[in-house]
Amino acid sequence: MITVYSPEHRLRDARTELHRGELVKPFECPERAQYVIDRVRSEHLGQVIAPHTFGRAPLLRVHGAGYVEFLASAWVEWLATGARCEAIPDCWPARRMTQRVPVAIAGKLGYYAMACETSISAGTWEAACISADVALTGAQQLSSGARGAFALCRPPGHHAGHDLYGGYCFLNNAAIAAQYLRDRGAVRVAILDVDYHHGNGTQDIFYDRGDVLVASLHGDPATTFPYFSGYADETGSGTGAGFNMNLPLPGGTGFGKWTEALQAALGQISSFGADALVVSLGVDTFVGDPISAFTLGSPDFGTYGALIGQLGLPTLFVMEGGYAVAEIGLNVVNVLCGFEGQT
Ligand code: OKP
Ligand code: ZN
Repeated sequence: MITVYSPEHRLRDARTELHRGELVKPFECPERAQYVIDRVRSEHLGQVIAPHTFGRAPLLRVHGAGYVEFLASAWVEWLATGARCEAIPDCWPARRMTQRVPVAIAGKLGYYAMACETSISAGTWEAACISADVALTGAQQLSSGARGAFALCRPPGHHAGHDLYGGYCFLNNAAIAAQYLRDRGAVRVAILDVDYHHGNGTQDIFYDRGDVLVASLHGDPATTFPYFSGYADETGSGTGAGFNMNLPLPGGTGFGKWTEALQAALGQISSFGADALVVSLGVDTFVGDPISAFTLGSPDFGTYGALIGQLGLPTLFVMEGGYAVAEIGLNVVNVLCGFEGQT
């Protein structure tokens, strides 16, 4: 399987994450992608290629123009206020307040943020664009007939909504890739999100659409980030009714119960009649993950990779979360090898 990778993911190297009331070194760090690419190479998964540049048009197919302009200029506008640290919002358009985009950058941060652990730093926008290019280059591989491809995206994307950033995400790489596949002729595309956290951004982008099925397995939002999205009764609206599937699971969930939920999602994807599959591949379901609460072991990742492979669909894997840095490469490459074992 081809891996798409750019060392320029390192442009995203924030110094701060708000965690339990403290500003700490971010869990979503450059070492993550380094461990994954090292393992891809040591296991000889296949060729590693650089991304092509796609520009803004494919971003604007799923994100708002005002939002994209905000991301592109946020760091410069933030510095112009005299700020000396990274950009963090401190005021939100909460219930019964005005939903209007402010002029000042401090207000715009609150308007566009869905969470505030994710600081905007120098290079963040550039890295986010390259990450989207990585996903798009992977999608291009499927369009030219590949059975599988791996987009080693960083920063991740599944929490980024139509006009929302947060949860370490800025541009929704999986959604951008799925839309690209639609625009290149796939009639129906399924997105399977196996990250520990609910992919609220992906759900948001496709919630009222019947051409992209979104299925997600994740920690119960009653107890788990992002808290305000991911319940089982969120099933889609309008022409999208019935095309969003959430499978929230309690803390402590192990591979047995997790696999039952995966089989339910795979069954739905199968009957949907997808032409292509995009997998939001987060490996923070691993037992050793520092911010998550499922208990999958490293061999389990290979097992479920094989189950995904049994769908027989052209499949793009898009890197999302996973914060047990020393094991992230092992767990990711286990999924990809499991998938390939079934071809
Ligand atoms: C991103 B992905 C800890 C706050 C945790 C953010 C979690 C983002 C996970 N300081 N909130 O889905 O792996
Ligand atoms: Zn996650």
